[in-house]
Amino acid sequence: MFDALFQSGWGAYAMMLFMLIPFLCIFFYVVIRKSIIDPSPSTADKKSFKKFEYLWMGLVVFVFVTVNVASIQFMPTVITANAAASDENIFDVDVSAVSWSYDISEQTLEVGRPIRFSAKSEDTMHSFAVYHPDGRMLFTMMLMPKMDGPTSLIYTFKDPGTYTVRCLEYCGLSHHDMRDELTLVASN
Ligand SMILES: [Cu+2]
Repeated sequence: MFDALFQSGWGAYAMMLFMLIPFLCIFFYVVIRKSIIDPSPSTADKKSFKKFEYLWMGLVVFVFVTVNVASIQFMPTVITANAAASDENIFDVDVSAVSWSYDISEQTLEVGRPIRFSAKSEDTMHSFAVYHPDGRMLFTMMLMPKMDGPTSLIYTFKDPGTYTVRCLEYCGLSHHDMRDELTLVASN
């Protein structure tokens, strides 16, 4: 339903307005109140604000910690560490990036099996970003040249289909053409 909005960019604009308007309303309310309606200095009890400040800081810390703790298991590095520690059968894929293409040791992969992508760059800064067929980015790895070993990440695909690989680090003239594909098939 909202596809047209978000494909044209109007959705992002509407979202920005939606988030800014409440702040603008409060801002102008305070400015008008304190400069036109009642410009005299505040007589409010400062102590009562202290309590509210502590409460507010407590809430901010609580939300920050909760969001981080709840989302940590979805971080690619944590998923990789957990997969490496388990005794699941990991399938290894070697990736080599060079301006402006990839050399991927195996491009037809199985759904449901952890895959360890070990990637390196042969010349300059590149990245290895994998996109779901529906357009969502699943993960990206930054590939720096002249590293001792490859950068590794373990990922388990859930859906069969054609996944797109893209470079997300600007690497020169044909950076936009630096893409490849992975085909995910259902496991036997
Ligand atoms: Cu690039």
